[in-house]
Amino acid sequence: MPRRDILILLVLTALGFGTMRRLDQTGAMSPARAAATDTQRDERMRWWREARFGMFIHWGLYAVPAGEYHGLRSKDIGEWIMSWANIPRSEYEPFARQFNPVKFDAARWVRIAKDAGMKYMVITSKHHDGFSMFDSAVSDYDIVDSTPYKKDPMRALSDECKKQGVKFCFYYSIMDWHHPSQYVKAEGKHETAGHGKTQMRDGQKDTYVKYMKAQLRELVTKYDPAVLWFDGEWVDWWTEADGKDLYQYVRGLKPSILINNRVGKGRKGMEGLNKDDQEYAGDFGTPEQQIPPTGIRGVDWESCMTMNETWGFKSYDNQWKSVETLVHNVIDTASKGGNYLLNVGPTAEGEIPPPSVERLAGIGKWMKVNGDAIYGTTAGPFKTQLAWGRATAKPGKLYLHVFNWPADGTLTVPGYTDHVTRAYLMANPKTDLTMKTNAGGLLIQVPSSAPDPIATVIVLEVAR
Ligand code: FHN
Repeated sequence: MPRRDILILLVLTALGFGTMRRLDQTGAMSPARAAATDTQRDERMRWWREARFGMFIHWGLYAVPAGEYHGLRSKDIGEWIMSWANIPRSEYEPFARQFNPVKFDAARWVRIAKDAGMKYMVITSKHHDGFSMFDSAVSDYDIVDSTPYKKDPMRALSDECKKQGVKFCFYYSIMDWHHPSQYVKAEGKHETAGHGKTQMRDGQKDTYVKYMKAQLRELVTKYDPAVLWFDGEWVDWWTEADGKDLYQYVRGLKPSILINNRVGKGRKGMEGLNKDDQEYAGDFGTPEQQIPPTGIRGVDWESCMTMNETWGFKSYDNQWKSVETLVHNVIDTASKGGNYLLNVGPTAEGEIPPPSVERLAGIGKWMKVNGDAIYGTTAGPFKTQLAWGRATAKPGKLYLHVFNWPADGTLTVPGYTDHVTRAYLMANPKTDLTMKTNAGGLLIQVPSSAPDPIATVIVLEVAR
């Protein structure tokens, strides 16, 4: 093999190109290198797999109109107002002059996330509207140059996350309704408004990719994010080869960074997991507004979800999910071996809406008692859905999350035959619960009423 190929191979492996086929003479991956690369990958993914629960933040100029434009409202998501209200760039840009988040308090935001039990936060550095919520040297359409605020909230958040031990991460949109390289060609739509898909002007793609890379270098080198969460990759002018190239570029900037599968063309729509016709770039799958029906062995995935029906702030969207639903989603996701990324949409004044803060506090109350039954766990061993709840596992421990408490005081764990040495309530580890087995499985005597109406965790210590 000529020297240059060996060099490329070493670079690719050193950069641990997720899911990419790695070369040797026969084109197959040598077992040694596969193992080395998988170990690197496991090392990279470790904190993320243990974290299980994070905060998504959609914050940008779209918080100014807050879902209303010239009296026009919509059921559609707030951050897409430039599209559903057909707002041309020249009419959208002035929102920057009204964006002045004087109530923004980075310490408070990170505290709210941390107290909810969230281990990382992913914030929109640039959404589809193309506005940079960070201080970018390659664009004046950013928070420092175009708003009366003139400060960089991403700096403050990155520093505060470090201080409070929460992983700081960025969302970045590939589709860009503001960049001159792109335009809209659609019936009844202004050429510079937002839209589901943009077109790329002839000969402009390289310019735009260079622009993105310049911004990504700023984001990675100035703010040290742990994850790059790409989006907007569905445009026709973006290819899997582009995705692999961008994946390589970002990993070259920070070898330990994690990159979602929306860097390339792998995901199957909102289901979010990769198609299996080839190897696609990306370290984890991204189901959206849904939790997969069953766990997916050996696949890293993260479900992202809104707390109401919009990602970006809308003043009139009060379709808030209950604390019970949200806690059940955290448990359901972990019980299937995935992460849960729960969204907030702050206002243009810089505040997380009170209904979100209340619900996060409610989740935090549950996580404070039961967090160990979520963090660092893997999917439960049950092939079929448990009627009364979910299960998560750790070596030597099984956590039963009971949503529907048995009226007769006996909880049946169907078909469970592992040797259980102890059973007790997570909230009362000193008191053993009596148990016995029969053909139906394991039967546990539990208190007459559920200690926690949202979800009560019973811990089984299992002989190994
Ligand atoms: O269009 C975006 C949407 O605004 C939001 O950012 C979600 C979050 O995952 N992603 C896209 C829709 O798939």
